[in-house]
Amino acid sequence: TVRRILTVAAAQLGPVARSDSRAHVVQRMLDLMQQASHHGCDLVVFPELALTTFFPRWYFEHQSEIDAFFEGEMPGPQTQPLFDAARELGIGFTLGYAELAHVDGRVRHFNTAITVHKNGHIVGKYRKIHLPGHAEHEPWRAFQHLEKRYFETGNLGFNVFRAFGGILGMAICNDRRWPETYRVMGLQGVEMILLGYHAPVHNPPAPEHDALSNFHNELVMQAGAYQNGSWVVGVAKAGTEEGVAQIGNSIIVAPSGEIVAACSTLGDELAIARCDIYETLQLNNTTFNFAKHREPQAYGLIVERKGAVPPPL
Ligand code: CDT
Repeated sequence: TVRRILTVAAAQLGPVARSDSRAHVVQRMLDLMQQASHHGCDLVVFPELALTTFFPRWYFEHQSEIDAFFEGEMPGPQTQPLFDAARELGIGFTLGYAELAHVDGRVRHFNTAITVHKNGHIVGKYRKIHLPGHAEHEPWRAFQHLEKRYFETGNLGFNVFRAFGGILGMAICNDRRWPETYRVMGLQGVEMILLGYHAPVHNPPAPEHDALSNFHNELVMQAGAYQNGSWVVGVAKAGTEEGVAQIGNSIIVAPSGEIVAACSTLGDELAIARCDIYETLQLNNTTFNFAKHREPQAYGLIVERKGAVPPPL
């Protein structure tokens, strides 16, 4: 039995006010990296859009107001200390941020996550694919969720990468509710999925689910982990931010689907687990041996029939 232990910290962040500077937030993150380093962690996972308040809750008329929440370079002057700390402490990190990219002379906006290795180099990048919410101002809502207005759909797919002795992948918030997210990476042999989120307790169009927020959060990540034999590290930006309550419930889920570490507050907090990457193989060689037991040629028939009236039995 070859054990491959990756000690990982879900680095939950409490609320970030609109008036908080990047420097202030980065200092909180550096404190968490320092603590994680004392506990022997290899990797610290921060939430979605970690560097600022969750700005899609407001409708802004001017693009310059929106762009103020975006990073034009990574690392930039404000985020360089995180990269320096990675090198000095010998600890990697995953960071979610709003990315302003210049591609072929065009300015593009993405909700992005990167993973940085212990040497301070970026080893993985992901741009959020499932953007929730709406594109137009909807004043009837208590608060907006304008991700569909402020971001473009990610264009990097769900790619996996080798780092920290395993096959890693990333996803962001609403992605976690979709089985495709885990499956697309599962089919590429993913062993650990790093997933930051930012989930208001109240969803104005579906308030009947408010009381189920934590249940759904755990349900999707536990199912995604088990059905694909992968570790999942889910990390919240939690607590009441600018008057909007957000779930915490940051968890580390084993390939068995069991929660092995969890945050218990709604503030800055680490949940740490020693993750044995070998456990993914145990499941992937037995119950979820895809090569042996999946039947994609049979699913094809069902996909072709989608939308059509099924033939009589
Ligand atoms: N940030 C993010 O993706 N949040 C969504 C809220 C959905 S309700 C508009 C989530 O899936 O948690």
